Amino acid sequence: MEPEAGEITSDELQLATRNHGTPLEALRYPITPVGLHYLLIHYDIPVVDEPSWRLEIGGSVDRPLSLSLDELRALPAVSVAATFECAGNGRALLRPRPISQPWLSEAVGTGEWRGVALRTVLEKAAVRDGSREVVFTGLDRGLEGGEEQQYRRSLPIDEAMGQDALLAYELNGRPLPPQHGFPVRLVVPGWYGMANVKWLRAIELTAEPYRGYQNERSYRFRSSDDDPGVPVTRIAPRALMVPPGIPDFMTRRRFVPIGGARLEGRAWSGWGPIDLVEVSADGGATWDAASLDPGAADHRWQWQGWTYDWQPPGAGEYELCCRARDGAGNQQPLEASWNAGGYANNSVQRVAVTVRSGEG
Ligand SMILES: Nc1nc2c(c(=O)[nH]1)N[C@H]1C(S)=C(S)[C@@H](COP(=O)(O)O)O[C@H]1N2
Ligand SMILES: [Mo]
Repeated sequence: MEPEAGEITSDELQLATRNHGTPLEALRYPITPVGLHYLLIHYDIPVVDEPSWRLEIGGSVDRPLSLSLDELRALPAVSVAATFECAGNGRALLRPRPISQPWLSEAVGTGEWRGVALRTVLEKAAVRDGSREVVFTGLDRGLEGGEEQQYRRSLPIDEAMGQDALLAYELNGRPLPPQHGFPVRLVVPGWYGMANVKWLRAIELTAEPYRGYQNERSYRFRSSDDDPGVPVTRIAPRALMVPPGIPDFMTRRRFVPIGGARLEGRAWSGWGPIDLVEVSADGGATWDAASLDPGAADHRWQWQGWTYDWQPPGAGEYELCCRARDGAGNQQPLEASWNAGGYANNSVQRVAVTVRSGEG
C-alpha cells in the first residue's frame, strides 16, 4: 500500500462506510451495545446455514473432531468481557497516511463473549507433542495483496492453550450476529482485533511455523514495504474520552460551558492492567491524574473507566488530551511513530474544545 498525505480516496471511503467505528459517546457503556460496536470485515460477511455448519479440528492431533453448534454448546461454557481494538486504529492520523481502512480513534469496543474455552476443545482433540501453532480459518474469502485467500490467522500454541482464549457463540447474551462472526468466532483477549477470527470453519494444529498472508505479510510492523518487520500481537495502552459538551455538526468541535465539565472515558492495554490515566487541557504540555473507577482487578480484559473534573480557567480555545499507562510501564506517546501498515498508533487523543459562557 502506498502511503498518502492528501485527501481520503474513494477506495478508503468505501471501506469506511462498511466498517464503522464505535461513536465515542458510547464509551459511557461498560459493555458496548451490539449495534454500536465497531466492525472490521476484510471481504464479505458470509451467510452461514447453522444446521449444516461444522467446526473441523485437525492437523497434528490424535482425535480429529467435527463439531456442530449444539455439540459446542454442550461443552462447559465460559464468559469473558473483552475489549477489542483494531490494529489499524489511529491509522488515518499518521502522516504520510498508509492506505487502508482509515480509522481515526473509534475502532474499539467491549463485548461480553460467551462460549467454550479454546483449551477445552484442543484437549478433546488430543493435541500432539511438538505442535507449535494453531491455525484458524474463517468462511470468508477474498483477494488481498494479490493473493486469493480465506481469512486465516495462526496463534502460538502457548497462547491458544492459555486460560483466556475462547470459541465464542454469544455476544452480550445473544447468538453472534452475522457481522460479528455467526455462528462461532475466536476471541483472544488482549490481542489486537485481527486475532479474533470470525465465521470459524476449521482449526488446524501444525508443527511447522505458519507462513500465511495475515501473519507473514499483513499484520506486521514494517518501516517500508520491503522490510520483513515484526508481528503485531497485543494491544498497546490507550485512553479515550467521551468528547465533552456538545458538538458542531460538521467539524465536531466541542462546546463546553464556562463552569467546565466532568470528563469521562475508558482506558485499556493488552499488556497489563491500567495503572494511570492523565488529562491535559493544554495540548499535552501539562498533565493531571484522573480517577480510575474501582473494580478493575475483576475485569482483566475489559477497559477501565475513568473520570476527571475539568474546570477551565476561562472562556477560550482548548485542546484536551488523555493518556494511559499500564502495569508493565507502557505509556502512550505524544507523537505517533509511523509504520507502513499504519498499526498501533496509540498517540494521545486530542479534542478541540471551545469554552464559552451560556448553556454549552
Ligand atoms: N474471518 C474474519 N475474521 C476477522 C476479520 C475478517 O475480516 N474475517 N477481521 C478481523 C479484524 S481486522 C478485526 S479488527 C476484528 C473485528 O471484529 P468485530 O468486527 O467483531 O469488531 O475481527 C477480525 N476477525
Ligand atoms: Mo482490525
